[in-house]
Amino acid sequence: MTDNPNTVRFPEGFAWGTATASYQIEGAVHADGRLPSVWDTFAHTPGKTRDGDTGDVAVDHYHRYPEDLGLLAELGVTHYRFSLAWPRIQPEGRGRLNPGGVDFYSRLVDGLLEQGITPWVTLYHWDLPQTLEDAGGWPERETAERFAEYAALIHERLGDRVTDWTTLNEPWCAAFLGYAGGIHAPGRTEGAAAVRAAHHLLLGHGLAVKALREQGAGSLGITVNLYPVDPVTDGEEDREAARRIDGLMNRIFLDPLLRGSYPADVLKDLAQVTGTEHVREGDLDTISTPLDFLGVNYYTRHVVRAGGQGSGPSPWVAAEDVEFVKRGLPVTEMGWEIDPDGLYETLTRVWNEYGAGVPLYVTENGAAFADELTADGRVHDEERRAYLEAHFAAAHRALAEGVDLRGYFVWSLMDNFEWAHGYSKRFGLVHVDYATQRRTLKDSATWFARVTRANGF
Ligand code: IFM
Repeated sequence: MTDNPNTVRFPEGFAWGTATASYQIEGAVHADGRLPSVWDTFAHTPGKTRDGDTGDVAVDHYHRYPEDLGLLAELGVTHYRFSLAWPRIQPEGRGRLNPGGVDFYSRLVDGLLEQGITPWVTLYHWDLPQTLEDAGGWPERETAERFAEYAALIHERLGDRVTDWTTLNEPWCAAFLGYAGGIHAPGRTEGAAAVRAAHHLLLGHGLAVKALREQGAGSLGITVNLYPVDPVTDGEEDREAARRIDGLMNRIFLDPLLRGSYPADVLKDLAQVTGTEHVREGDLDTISTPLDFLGVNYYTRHVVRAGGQGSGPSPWVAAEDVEFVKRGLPVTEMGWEIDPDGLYETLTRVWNEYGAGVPLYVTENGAAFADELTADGRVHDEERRAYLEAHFAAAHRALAEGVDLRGYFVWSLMDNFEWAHGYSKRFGLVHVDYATQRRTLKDSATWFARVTRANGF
């Protein structure tokens, strides 16, 4: 893989891509029959997002996608990861599909294929149709069933051209930020509901995988966001805090998906808020239906200590007292410590502890920085370039140690709506002037375009 010690080369056929999500980029929230998602409702609720920002317009990708396809071509990517807006395709989350929504994604897929770019579809990146939330949302089992139905219907329409399908993006965020922390849509703060939501998200994933397999789908997987979790000291209490957070963040998803069971210690921790009545016989077999790949999103590491105060709603159900500690490393605009070794550790951990031959993809990694468009008309984002280089090198180290890593998607193609942070955090390789919607390749994009073409750096 590496012929010269100063160069890093990835295996032939390695997938290089960028990633986006529907509500973060599309805008056009009323176009062609789309109905509100939980994110429309949440963002329009005063006080929920920074400066009251919403995805109403976002970066207007719905109308500007031909220009955005041009950006992808400039970047030289082999793959493009994007999500389908369920409320565009099936506006009320049930019943027949909406032709306007299906047509949009059909045109997008055709445009990608014309350019030789492989479409990598995520079926759910958090924009639940509001009608399904009104009926109880992910804490209700029926939502999992509706999700599988939607997945099968849209696969019937796009499956002739799309082979790579990811069911969910980051179920941890959908369940725990959305139903316990209240920081994400739908903004509920009910620990027990969050635990049920996590199970029904996993169940929806498993039911969708089964349904798509029956239709002869190509390659099927899921994306989880994983973090190494370290105790701040070697003391027993801090190690116990790290065990609890690792359980709630990583193992609560990895174990059911790849081992067909929930970790016993996590169930014991959660017993103080909920039992397991919502887990029916057969669910774990469905959830652990074999995958073709596992998508890993990586941003930083968690370092924790026991004995915090734990005030207000928290996504850390039954671990509200655990305190998150900063080590003084450089941080991104999100306040996340930059820790490329954590990516290496995450990939090798999943491979060694759960591997069982399931190929891995980094489906998201990237950073927000305070980018500025300078007088020369460029964005000199050396910090982002260095961040990416260090993380690509960490992924390459994992590869060199035998991890079957097949591809890497940078978050994100372009600046966009960063959820509760609104437009204040810029993650893009491409800068977007939100007033004019003008797109400008940042310096990191120019560098990334060389990486994709050389398959290394
Ligand atoms: O913007 C998000 C994305 O939607 C999911 N993963 C993390 C990104 C950065 O916060």
